[in-house]
Amino acid sequence: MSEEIPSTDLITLTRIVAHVLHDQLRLGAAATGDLTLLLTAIQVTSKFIATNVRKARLINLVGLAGETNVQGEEQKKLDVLSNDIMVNALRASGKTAVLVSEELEEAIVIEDKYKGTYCVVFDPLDGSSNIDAGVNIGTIFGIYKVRPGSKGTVEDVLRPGSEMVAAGYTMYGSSANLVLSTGSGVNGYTLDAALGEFILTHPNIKIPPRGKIYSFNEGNSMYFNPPVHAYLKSIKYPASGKSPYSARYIGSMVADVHRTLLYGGIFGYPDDKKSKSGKLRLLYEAFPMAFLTEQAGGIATTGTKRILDIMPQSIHERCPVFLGSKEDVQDLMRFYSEASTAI
Ligand code: P6P
Repeated sequence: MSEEIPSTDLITLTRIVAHVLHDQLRLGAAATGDLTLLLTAIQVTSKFIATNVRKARLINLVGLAGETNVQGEEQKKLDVLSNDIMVNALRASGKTAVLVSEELEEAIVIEDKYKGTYCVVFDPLDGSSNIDAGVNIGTIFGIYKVRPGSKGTVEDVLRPGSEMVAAGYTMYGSSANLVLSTGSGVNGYTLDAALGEFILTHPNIKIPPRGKIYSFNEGNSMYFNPPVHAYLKSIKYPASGKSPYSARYIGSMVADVHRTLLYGGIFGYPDDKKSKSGKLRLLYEAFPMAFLTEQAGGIATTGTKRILDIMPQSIHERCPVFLGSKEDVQDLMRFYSEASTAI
């Protein structure tokens, strides 16, 4: 078998991000390069977290940190480390004004000395309950530019997700995969640890218009509302001649969404009788994943409303999430529409 010939035209995230600046300048935008430098800082945090996730077992980073976070969840050592890495790197970049982390009760308003013009909302290590089992986990982030004339307050992140300028996630597993959109499509990168660079491996990700996979935690079925029950029944017991969908549920949003973007189908974490607003966080889970899903040609909805149109009232509020292939999510939405007209 011929020896693999290394590419001589490596396209790295650093290079693509620099092109974002070049394109902005070419289009005459008042580009300062700040977003480029911010994305570079985020890239560095992903490399650092990836390294620590990979060696977590070896340096005893798994297990509980003995503290609980604002959500009342037991914090894992990697949670604490990942949050600290991101807060410090984003502050040091000098490009941020406000930070919101799943791990911190209050938003951080950056001091004037380091203050920039972007706000980053993030879950530093989503899916952390899976850390000890070695299941894929990830960092999720969304970026707003401060409103014109604002010096950076919490109000700058209490805005619909449609006002984000960029969103992405990094999934830590057998390799580190960073998926990013700055509003002109979605690119996927894989970390070459030897080079220390994220290499473009999934250019212009487009979610298939319909898939064959559904991803729900059916352990909550007894709490599901009627439209969800009706939808699931329609794909598990399809009309004659059609094959039922396959069930895939990892319990780590980054991994479930990553598979959905690449293979198609539908991911759902609905509101139900137990969780009236669902479980997932609007600002730093639902918004970034909805941004990416729409940029990849899919749909992201609460069942009745486009997620990116929601106006947040608080930084840790939750919302129902259904996202994925256009036709699959439209099927789901029809059951909500029929339920509302049936009343
Ligand atoms: P459940 C992880 O804790 C998380 O926030 C998401 O990553 C994931 O999609 C969801 O919760 C899993 O929740 O209730 O199915 O364990």
